[in-house]
Amino acid sequence: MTILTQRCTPFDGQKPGTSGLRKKTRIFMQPGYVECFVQSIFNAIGGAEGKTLVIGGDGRYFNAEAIQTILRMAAANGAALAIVGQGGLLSTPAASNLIRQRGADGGLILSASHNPGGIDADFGLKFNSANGGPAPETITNAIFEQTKTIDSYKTLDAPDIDLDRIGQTTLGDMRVAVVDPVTDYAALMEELFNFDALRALFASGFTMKFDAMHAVTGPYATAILEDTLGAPAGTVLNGVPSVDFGKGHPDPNPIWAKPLVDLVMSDDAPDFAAASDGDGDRNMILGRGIYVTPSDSLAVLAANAHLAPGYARGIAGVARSMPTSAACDRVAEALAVECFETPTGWKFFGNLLDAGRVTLCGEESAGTGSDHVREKDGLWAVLLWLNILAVRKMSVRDILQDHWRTYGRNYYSRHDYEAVDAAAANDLMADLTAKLDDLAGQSFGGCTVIGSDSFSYHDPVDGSVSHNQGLRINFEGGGRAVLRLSGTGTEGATLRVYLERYEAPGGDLNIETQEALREIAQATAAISGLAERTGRTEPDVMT
Ligand code: G16
Repeated sequence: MTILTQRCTPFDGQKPGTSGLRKKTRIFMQPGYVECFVQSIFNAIGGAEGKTLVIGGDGRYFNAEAIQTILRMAAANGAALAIVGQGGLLSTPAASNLIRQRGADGGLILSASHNPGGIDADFGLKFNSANGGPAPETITNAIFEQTKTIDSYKTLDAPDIDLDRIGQTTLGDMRVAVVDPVTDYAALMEELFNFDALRALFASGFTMKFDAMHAVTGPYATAILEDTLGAPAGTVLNGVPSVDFGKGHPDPNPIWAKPLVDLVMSDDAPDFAAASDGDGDRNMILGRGIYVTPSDSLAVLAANAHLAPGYARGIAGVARSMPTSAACDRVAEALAVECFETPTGWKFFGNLLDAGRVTLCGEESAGTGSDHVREKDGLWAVLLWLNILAVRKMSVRDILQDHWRTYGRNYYSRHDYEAVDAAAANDLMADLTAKLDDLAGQSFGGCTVIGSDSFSYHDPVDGSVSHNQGLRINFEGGGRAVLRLSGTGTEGATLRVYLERYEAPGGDLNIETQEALREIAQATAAISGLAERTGRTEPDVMT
């Protein structure tokens, strides 16, 4: 097989966002597009020579073709070993685990996560480092710099290899190991959780539904929940991955996983329900008649993690992204452990996890995880919830009520305005930034601003600083609004408005969420000129 050096010209806009490069699938399918980005990755990490790389994706449209391209390029760039999930499939947390367990130098994960899949939908590609986590900004910036000047890439003159058969093969001088995507991950889950207690839970008649949303978690959930823990067949819904996620939007939130939410609100509700996203790193948690916000879920998991064997010694600390509610901060305070506030993006948790400063982390965007891998992990969150339910023998609703009575409740909601005109969204943010210093003391409806700023993060481990990570407006009485533009959208701009209000224990803990946040939402709209600038009066998604 011949190594070919192909000339190429740089593509505009290959700048990794919140989580790698996400674009419309047809953009990725342009001749040379994947190649330029992948060669830029290899160049930015000092070459692929002699390296071991984990490669896999969520199975969406173009996954299979892109993996073959990447394998040929890895071989041509001198990689020693590629570890690939069977059929090209790996959930993002399973890929992170494989990188760590096999001592790989990094991995390429193909996914646009919760975004829809298909030729007219979205595709994505990101590089994870040797710690198993998304590359930090120093590397993503270096990749972007490479994409601007790339003029050639290396590939191999070789046919596709069979990724459906588990075992070892070679591509040029590179070894390729095709592995079962589930085995190592399932073994890790068994180390962390009390599988006997979970088997007993299901044997007692406990009912659950897990919506895999036609995405990559289906095989993992079926193997663990049904085949290993004895949950009845049919516990896993939509468990066969498809290239377009059954034409759905694999985002586990009350809008896109509405049938599951409707089920838990009905008379036929199971005791527990959950969903995960396209690549298996997000989760949604539901109980009979109740939706658990991701921020509350993180707080409940932090308060109860010690009930699972993997966390029996307690947690070192907890981290949350800045827009996530402060519910977990109160738990950290009670546990007397450190609590960190990072920018949006799992990559910012990596240093804290590597340094042993935190054990659990989470984000409002339906992500929770721990130091077991360096990605958020949907099924892990589900299993930790199950372990807590098995030990506490309480319903999800009662656990949540008990939590609020102990720590108070952070009413919380995120309002998304999708596919907004990008110029209008940028103007809104620029103008709001310009007036941040003057807002304090002004009242909007019943809400008085006590302070506002643009969030900068100072990484306590490596000293790096990340600016412009969201605009914060704090109101008298503990209310807060955060505005930022999504770094994962592929169409126009997505404006995210995060709303929060704290109610102390003993206060009214059962107000309908949107009602509880109405005044803050109205004040935020008035301050930002949201309706006039975006032309929208209602958000597209409320989580
Ligand atoms: C990604 C990141 C998360 C982030 C989320 C939303 O999740 O990994 O850290 O919170 O996007 O980011 P944004 O608000 O910029 O759209 P995923 O599940 O899409 O990989």
